[in-house]
Amino acid sequence: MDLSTISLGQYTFIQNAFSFGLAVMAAASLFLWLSRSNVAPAYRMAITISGLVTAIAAYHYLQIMLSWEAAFSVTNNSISETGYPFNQAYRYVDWLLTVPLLLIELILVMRLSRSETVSKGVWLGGAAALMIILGYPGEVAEDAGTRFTFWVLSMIPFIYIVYQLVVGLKGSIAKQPENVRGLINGAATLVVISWLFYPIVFLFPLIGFTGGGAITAVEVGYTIADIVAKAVFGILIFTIALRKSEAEGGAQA
Ligand SMILES: *C/C=C(C)/C=C/C=C(C)/C=C/C1=C(C)CCCC1(C)C
Repeated sequence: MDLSTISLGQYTFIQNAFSFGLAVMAAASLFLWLSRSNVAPAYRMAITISGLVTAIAAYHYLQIMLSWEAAFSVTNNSISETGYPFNQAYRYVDWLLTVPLLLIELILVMRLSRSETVSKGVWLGGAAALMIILGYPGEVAEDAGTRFTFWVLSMIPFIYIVYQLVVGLKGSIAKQPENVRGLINGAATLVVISWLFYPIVFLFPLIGFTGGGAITAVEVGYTIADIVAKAVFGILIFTIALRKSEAEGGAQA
């Protein structure tokens, strides 16, 4: 990533996007944790984990924002690099922790049998962790060949996850109560669509995007995708849990 091509306007815009991401993630955590007792005990673990995901993201957005600030200095309306590297590892550590948890949220809110919950959690969570681990060497590589190789490797678990969400969960979704079937389908679709964004953004430097505009597109793009995949998704999980609790006899059931 060549930070020397960033303009003052782009620097400020990206800084604001990180700050917005931090605010949304922190607010979502508070909301989810404070509203947890409104759902039946069987669904509280799903809500706890939803809030944990946004809390982990809030912490990392704070670190990303501080790292971004430290990489530049602004004097008399002109921007220069300080020499401190902008640390990309924060995003990947965040994803490594949160991506498996997001899939576990979805599995928990479906309230499948114990053995199905464990096997789906292990397979989907494991594939998600593998996908992030395989992506990182490509993200920090200097040459296009290495970047592309790790993109291909990381796409294997990614495609497995998409297949499981679109095809593998069909049977379990069909067994869900009617009042939430549409919402659970919506949550699975939201995961597929918001997650598709990441491997596409990852390819930007390989398909001709360069300079400050590309860095802005990648950083702001990842931030918007994170907000949808974590905070919006978390609220959707909460709504599903609430509807199921009501149908099953209220928060005490
Ligand atoms: C909250 C963060 C989320 C939901 C992050 C999701 C990230 C991905 C789906 C990343 C996928 C990647 C590939 C499929 C190939 C290239 C490398 C990655 C890691 C960007």
